[in-house]
Amino acid sequence: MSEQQTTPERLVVAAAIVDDLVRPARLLAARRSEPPELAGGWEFPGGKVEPGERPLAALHRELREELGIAVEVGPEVPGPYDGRWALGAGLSMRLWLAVVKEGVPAPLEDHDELRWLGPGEWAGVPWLPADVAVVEALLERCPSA
Ligand code: 9L3
Ligand code: MG
Repeated sequence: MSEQQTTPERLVVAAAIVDDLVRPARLLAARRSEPPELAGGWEFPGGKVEPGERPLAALHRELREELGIAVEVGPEVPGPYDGRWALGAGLSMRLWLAVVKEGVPAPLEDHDELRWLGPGEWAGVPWLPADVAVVEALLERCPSA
C-alpha cells in the first residue's frame, strides 16, 4: 500500500476593501497587533474559515468582528495556486474586492491601526510577506491605484 497521507490546507478568506469596485482609488490596510510574530505587519483583513462554514459567510463574519463593518463583496482576486494565495504553514487564502456598506472600519480585534491608502500609496506600508503578491496583482488590475 502506498497511500499518502496529506493534510488539507486550511482556508483563510480576506478582503481588499476599496472605495469603489469599478475604479478603486483607495485601499484599506490593517496593521496586525497579534500574534507577536506578525505584529506590525499590514494585511488584508480576514481570517480562518471555520469547519462547515462557507467562505463568503466567513468573510462577512471576520469583517464584522475585526472591523465592525458590513460589506458588499465584489469580484474575487484569484491567486496563482488553484485560485488561492499561498500563506505557508498549512494555510492558503482566497481574497475578494469589497466596499463598505455599513459602519466605519475600526480596529476592533487583532489590529491596532487602519489606514486608507490613496493612489500611489498602495505598496507604501510594510505588508505581511504573504500579502505582497496580492498588492502587486491589485496594482496591475486597478489602473486608478
Ligand atoms: N494571514 C495573512 N494575510 C492575511 C490574513 C487575513 C491572514 N491577509 C495569515 C496570518 C495568520 C493566518 O493567515 O497566520 C490566519 O489569519 P487570522 O485568522 O489570524 O487573521
Ligand atoms: Mg484575522
